[in-house]
Amino acid sequence: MEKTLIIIKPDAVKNKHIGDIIARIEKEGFQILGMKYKQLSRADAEGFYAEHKERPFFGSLCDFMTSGPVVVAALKAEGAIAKWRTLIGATDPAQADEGTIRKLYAESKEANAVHGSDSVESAEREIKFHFQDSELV
Ligand code: 3AN
Repeated sequence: MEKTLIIIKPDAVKNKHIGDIIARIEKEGFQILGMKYKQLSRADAEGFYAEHKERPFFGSLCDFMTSGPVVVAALKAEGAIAKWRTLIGATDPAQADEGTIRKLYAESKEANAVHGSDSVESAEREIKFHFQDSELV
């Protein structure tokens, strides 16, 4: 069993897709280990996306991620990381496959509805970033 950290981003929250995305999480058989609705601070966004610090879109990405509340969740499933990334589709919703979460709900490459960890190491770091052990079932 593998764990992953997912975020329902400010665009999807603003567009009232929290329920749709959580329904999909349940339907696809993920176990929810922890879930929070929160407003990220600037420091949260910069820390979370530290690996993208040198990218030209870093400032704009942090602006976007702090533009409204998000839902963060730790999920568990067989091959959870790849399973979630297949379900969400490509970073750019224009390139995302039909039926994927980004194709259905994302606005743009930046406002792309959801996040998903990209490796076991990232998942571990990202889950620790948002949850204390006592907050995970
Ligand atoms: P993914 O979320 O698909 O793993 P990453 O890790 O390459 O994509 O990028 C992290 C986040 O940065 C994306 N979810 C997206 O919000 C933003 N992003 C990535 N590429 C761009 C870009 N070219 N322009 C604006 N924002 C971007």
